[in-house]
Amino acid sequence: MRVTVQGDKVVKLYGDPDHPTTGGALCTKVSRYAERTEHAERVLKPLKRVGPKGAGEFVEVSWDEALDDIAARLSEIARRDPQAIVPYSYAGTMGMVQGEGMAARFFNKLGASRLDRTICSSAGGDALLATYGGKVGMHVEHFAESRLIVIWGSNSITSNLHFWPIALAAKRAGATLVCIDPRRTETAEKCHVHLALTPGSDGALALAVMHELIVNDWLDHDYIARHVDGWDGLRERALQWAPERAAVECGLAVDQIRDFARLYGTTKPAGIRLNYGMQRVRGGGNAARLVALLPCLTGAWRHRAGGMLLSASGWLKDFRNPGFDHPGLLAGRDPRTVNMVTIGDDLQRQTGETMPDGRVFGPRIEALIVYNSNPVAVAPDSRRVAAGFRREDLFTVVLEHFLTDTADHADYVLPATTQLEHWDVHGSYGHTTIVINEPALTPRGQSRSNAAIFRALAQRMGFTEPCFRDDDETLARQAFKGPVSFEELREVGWARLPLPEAPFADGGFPTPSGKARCDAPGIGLPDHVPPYESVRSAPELAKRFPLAMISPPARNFLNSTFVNVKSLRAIEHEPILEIAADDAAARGIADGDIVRVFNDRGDYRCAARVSARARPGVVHGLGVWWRKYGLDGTNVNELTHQKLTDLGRAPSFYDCLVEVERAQAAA
Ligand SMILES: Nc1nc2c(c(=O)[nH]1)N[C@H]1C(S)=C(S)[C@@H](COP(=O)(O)OP(=O)(O)OC[C@H]3O[C@@H](n4cnc5c(=O)[nH]c(N)nc54)[C@H](O)[C@@H]3O)O[C@H]1N2
Ligand SMILES: Nc1nc2c(c(=O)[nH]1)N[C@H]1C(S)=C(S)[C@@H](COP(=O)(O)OP(=O)(O)OC[C@H]3O[C@@H](n4cnc5c(=O)[nH]c(N)nc54)[C@H](O)[C@@H]3O)O[C@H]1N2
Ligand SMILES: [Mo]
Repeated sequence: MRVTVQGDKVVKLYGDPDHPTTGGALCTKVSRYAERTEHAERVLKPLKRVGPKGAGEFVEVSWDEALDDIAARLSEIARRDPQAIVPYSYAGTMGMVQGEGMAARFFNKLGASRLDRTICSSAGGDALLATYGGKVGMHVEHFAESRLIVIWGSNSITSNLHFWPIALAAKRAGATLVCIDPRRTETAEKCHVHLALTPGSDGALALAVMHELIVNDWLDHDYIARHVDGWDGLRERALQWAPERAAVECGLAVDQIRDFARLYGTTKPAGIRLNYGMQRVRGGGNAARLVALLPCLTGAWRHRAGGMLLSASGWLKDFRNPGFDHPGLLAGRDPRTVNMVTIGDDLQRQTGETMPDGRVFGPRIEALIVYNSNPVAVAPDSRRVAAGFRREDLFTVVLEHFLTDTADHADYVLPATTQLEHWDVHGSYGHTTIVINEPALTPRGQSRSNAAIFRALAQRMGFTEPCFRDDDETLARQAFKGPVSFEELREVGWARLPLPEAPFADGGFPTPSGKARCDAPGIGLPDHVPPYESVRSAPELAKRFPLAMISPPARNFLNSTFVNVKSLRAIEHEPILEIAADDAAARGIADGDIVRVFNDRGDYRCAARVSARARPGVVHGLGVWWRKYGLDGTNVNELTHQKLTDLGRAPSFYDCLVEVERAQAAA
């Protein structure tokens, strides 16, 4: 992102035309980043709660007063047990400097609980570790040369806009595009083939593709023999998955599966753009493992335009500074880990409680420090999450730009800078360059960067180690070690990681043996793992809640970020539920009606959109609205649950049964 500034005001904000992935374009929402930064409702001074918890009533206080009081409260809790203090952070910024860096040093020194940062990608991430030994994949730009592109569990035009021009270039050159997604997205519409399978059935589909690869002998036997471990066992399993069996599981026609398998087995080079939409179900990890094995079976990796890309973030490993977070500050302590997905339940747990998995919880959570995240809106089972945040005996500090649903529940809100105002260094999971973020504007109001806030808190807490004095520019210098110097990075803005063109053309996966693994240590062979909640896997529950609900992102929001930017909210208009015509008619629902979407966890009211985007039996509650902008102060996460995926301890947002009925208009 490039900005032109005059007199400390942005006059132009645009994509870097030279950057290989951005290519001069920003997505709709980020192109409004200046509007967001200069937003009239931005928090510009520290705020202290005066009203009841969750009411969002605050008074302005000085930084000194806020920091002194926060340090006193945290010190008092830490004297009893620092693990009662929990950091909560995720995707607000994924920069190395304003992400963890100074924050991690602070929490390491304190001995606070660790956070398992699982809310997005860890099921798929662990699947890649199991299969390839790392989060590694194709270079995104090489998809332009693929003859077949399979967009699997991803809405590129919405969530991965910079992939789309690459896919279009391939399409223009004659490639076939396939989209595998329960929803008829804007991306699915523009592909040649759309497989609208039921949520959580991807593992069955991948096994049936393997079945066809075997029986038609579309396998690359030489590649398998040299570069794949454990195929014999998986081969046996895949032979039990004829397309007829998978068709029932996936809600697809047998021929759709057979035709897709033929296309995949016979078109070279074939690239799979897997994404995170398909791993947000109980069996998401196993399904991602199965998909990741497909290019190993056909030898697609031999060509640079063949293989798969889910995440390329593992390539960064060699360029991150491993000492950046100063793990030595833990001084031998091994604090407990809290999973960010189960914060709803965990806020209610008592000291020493035995958890469902048999582990002992440790101390009750007494303080939460939230930065780069809006858990009251984005975490599953949000009625429970909000109830936890309303606990009178919980001390909550939120570093934010705005009074989000989470900030409304804070004891202190601390004003943070935006990307236009601070230093950072960014990796990526979709491309293979690193990027520098230089401040373009002076910090608005009294806002401070996350790193500056943790630095100031460290000083109040009496942390005297020199690493707590590193300023933001120094942190940006320390965060990475190559491929270029800090000065070179500043000059160009970004740098390509030096990686092989076709990384696994001759094997060399980052596993100990260098082979891709069907059979992974400790977890065995992948299999189709049915959803927790689906008509087939939970027929009793489905009698009361017969519709599967997925909640992928609305195009003009970034998770819950940008929901308060008026020009973007105006495009999205209001929270909606897409429903197929037959499902709507059976319930007497017309387009535009206010509906009640419900299950045993909660109620969510929004407008129905009767839409051909929805297949029968599946509804789409597009996310992630701020609760306070929704009817009755709820959003779609009122309905999702805290159960974890098979791998990666991740949320299963898209594994959720609901019922829908017409409701009265909002009061
Ligand atoms: N505009 C916009 N862009 C974003 C985001 C945003 O909120 N808004 N979020 C960013 C973030 S944090 C992330 S992690 C990425 C996520 O981006 P992606 O990984 O591409 O994932 P999603 O867009 O969440 O979901 C992709 C698609 O998966 C489909 N899907 C749901 N369940 C299943 C299933 O069981 N199987 C299959 N095959 N498909 C399924 C959904 O219908 C959706 O169209 O996007 C990033 N980009
Ligand atoms: N139902 C449902 N729920 C979902 C998803 C879904 O698809 N469906 N998607 C999930 C996914 S993929 C993800 S990644 C999570 C994301 O959940 P979060 O990580 O909570 O991401 P956001 O909702 O974007 O909220 C980020 C917050 O950080 C703030 N922020 C941005 N930059 C900074 C900064 O520099 N400093 C500070 N202090 N704050 C900053 C923003 O103002 C914003 O309020 O949500 C998950 N929740
Ligand atoms: Mo995410």
